[in-house]
Amino acid sequence: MLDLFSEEAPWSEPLAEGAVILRRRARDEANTLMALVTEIAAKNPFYHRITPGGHRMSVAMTNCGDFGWSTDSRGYQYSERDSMTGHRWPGMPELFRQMATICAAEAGFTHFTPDACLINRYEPGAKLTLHQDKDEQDLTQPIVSVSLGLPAVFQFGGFERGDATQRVLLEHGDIVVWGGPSRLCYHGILPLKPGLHPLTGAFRYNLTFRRAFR
Ligand code: MD6
Ligand code: FE
Repeated sequence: MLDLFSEEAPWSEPLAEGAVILRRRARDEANTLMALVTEIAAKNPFYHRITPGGHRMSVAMTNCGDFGWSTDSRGYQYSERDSMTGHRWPGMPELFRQMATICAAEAGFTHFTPDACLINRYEPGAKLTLHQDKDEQDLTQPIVSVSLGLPAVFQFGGFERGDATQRVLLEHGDIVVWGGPSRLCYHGILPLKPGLHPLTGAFRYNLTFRRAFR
C-alpha cells in the first residue's frame, strides 16, 4: 500500500552485551550535525594522519571538545591541541554533548559526559582496520558513535584480533552505544563503497564521543 508517512520511528537492535544500535536515532538532527561538522572543519581541517608505523590513514580526521584523538610518529594520544594547526580543538557543540549523553542513557549508561569527539571522514575505499579503543582512562565509560551519510559495513569482533566478527551495515542516522563487557571488543569499518548521499555527497562521517580523562 502507498504509505505517505513512511519515515519509520527509530528502533534499537542489540549488537552484543553492553552494545546496542539505535537505528536512525540521529536522523532528525542530521542536517544540524553536519552544519556543525562543517564549522569545526573550517577551523581544524580534516587530515589524513600518519600512523606510528608510517602509513597514511585512508580515513581523514578532526576533533572537537576539550581533547582530541590523533596519531603521529610518536604514537596515538589525546591532546588539547591539534598538532597540525597548533590550535586548541573547537569546543564541543551543546547539541553533540546532549545527544551523546541522552543516547548513552538510553543504552543504560547514565552520567556519560564526553570530553572528546573524534570526527572521521570516509571517502570511497577508506577503511578502518580492526582495532580496540583503549586510549581512554576510564574504561567503564561507554563510547557513542553517530553515523552520517553513505552506509558502511561495521565489523564487530571479540577480545582477540583473530576472533570471528559480525558484520552490520551502519546507515545514515544510526547511533552505536557500547561499553561494559564489550568495551574492548575489536571492531572496524570495511572499505567504503562509492555513492552519493543527499546530505554528505561522496562521504561517510562518523562522530565518536568519548570520555578521555576522568
Ligand atoms: C566508524 N567507529 O564507525 C568507526 N570505535 O567509522 C569506531 O571505530 C568506533 O563506532 C569505538 C566505538 C564506536 C565506534
Ligand atoms: Fe573505534
